[in-house]
Amino acid sequence: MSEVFNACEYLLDRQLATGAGERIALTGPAGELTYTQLHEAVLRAAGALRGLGLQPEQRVLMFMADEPQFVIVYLAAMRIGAVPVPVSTMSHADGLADLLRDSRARLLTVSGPFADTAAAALADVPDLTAVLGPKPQIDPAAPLPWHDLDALIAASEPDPAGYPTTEDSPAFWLYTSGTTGLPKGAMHRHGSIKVVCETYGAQVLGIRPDDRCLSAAKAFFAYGLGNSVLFPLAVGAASVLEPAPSRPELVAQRVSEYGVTLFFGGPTFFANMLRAELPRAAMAGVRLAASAGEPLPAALYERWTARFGVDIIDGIGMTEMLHIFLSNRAGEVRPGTTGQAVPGYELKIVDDAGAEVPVGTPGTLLVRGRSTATGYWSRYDASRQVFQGDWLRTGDTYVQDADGFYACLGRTGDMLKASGIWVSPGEVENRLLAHESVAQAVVVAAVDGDGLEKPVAYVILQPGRSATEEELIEFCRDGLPSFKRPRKIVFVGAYPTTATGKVRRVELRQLAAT
Ligand code: 3SK
Repeated sequence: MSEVFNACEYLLDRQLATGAGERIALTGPAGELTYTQLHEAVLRAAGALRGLGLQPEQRVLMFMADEPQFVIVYLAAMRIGAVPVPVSTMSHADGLADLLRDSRARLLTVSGPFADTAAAALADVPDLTAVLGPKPQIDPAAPLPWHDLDALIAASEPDPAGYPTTEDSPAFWLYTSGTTGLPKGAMHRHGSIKVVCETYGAQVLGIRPDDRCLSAAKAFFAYGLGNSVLFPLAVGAASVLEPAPSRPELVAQRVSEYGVTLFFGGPTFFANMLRAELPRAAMAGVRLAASAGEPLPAALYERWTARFGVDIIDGIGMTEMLHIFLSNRAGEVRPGTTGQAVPGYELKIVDDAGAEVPVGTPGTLLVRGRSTATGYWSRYDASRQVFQGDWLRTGDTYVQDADGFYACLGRTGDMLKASGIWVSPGEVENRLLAHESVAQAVVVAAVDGDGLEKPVAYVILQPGRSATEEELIEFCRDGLPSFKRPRKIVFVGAYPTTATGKVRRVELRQLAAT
């Protein structure tokens, strides 16, 4: 019989046992809770969820903003052996209904701004028994009981009885979207939470009890969940939760208001911070920034660190791995690379036949480590393609240099062939970013009149700057082998993005083909 291990107890009860109960666990505009207060709220919420009939292994879908209630529901559900499923708050009613049906969630928890979308999503979700959150303005599409979450938690007796989960018990799911088809629910174990806290959290971030964390990536996303919930709670640090959408000015305000020391973003957010022309002091007090989601171009790293005087460690994670498994280290950053394997993870780069390639040769990156999801819920074929024995196929093309640093050349499907030679979009994007007028650049393949693939660049200019298409193409011709230069530049104001803020390259490719 395996030993009892519960991720909620791992994250919370240890803080009380070590006398950290009076420390701030959660803070921000939606309220502040000490570890003792958070613990009590979680026990009450556990009682409330049980009282509504939620059983171990049943799902509770969370359509919630970054606020204390998010953390309370997430921890309380795991405590009683149920499975919280945070989902993107950018989902529309149809998408939310798909997730409710796919997960067969019994309960849905909702934050205020999303109540109307939730209400519109309730038709034809037969497994759902109740909704918890503020009442919607519109009539719900089904007559389900709708409970006020805060009132329910306050009225419940604390329920201290945890469910005897083990490290391998199902803990929570996170949906991951591909370019086609329904999102897939990656199923994570209780033990995976401990793994990511003890590897990336402790050994790469070096998170400490006196840290205050703020993540531009929201907690429904695996990256944000680690940054805003798992890593801070595991060491008794404080998490600054911002319910509103992340905007550079707002983030800068929160950084100074709440004394943030660890800041988490992604390349697009870092670029937006530069474009917002925030003062250098905007990041005062931040000891380290982390980036993930997409590779951080070297030119953007240089500009951001020069402007704000804070280092950024770029890393890559996957929803299926729960968090970051390859990352730069503070003080040893190699710009333009994703660094080296996080302790606890092994990496290999393979060719199309699955054979490991030598250093310097590009191929598909595979990873293995103890935080890998157990598979996708109800998706046998998709699981078999991605979870290959104890290796996970990332779908990213990477190359390792002689010093052991890994550089991302793009999603395996994003690489393009120009003049018969593989071109990494990242290399062309990096060159464009070196031009003083370019704020952001995304390069995709477009088929020319002869049916051949050629690079096309979608460029966002720096505010108040100008550049012509010819000038930028010439600039690339000067700094790159000529066949890699974009043949066309399209100036845009913004990019289409996924729910997690990644650029939808597939859409730009379709646009370039028209
Ligand atoms: O996209 C990433 O790099 C990432 C990082 C941490 C956790 C999850 C993801 C997808």
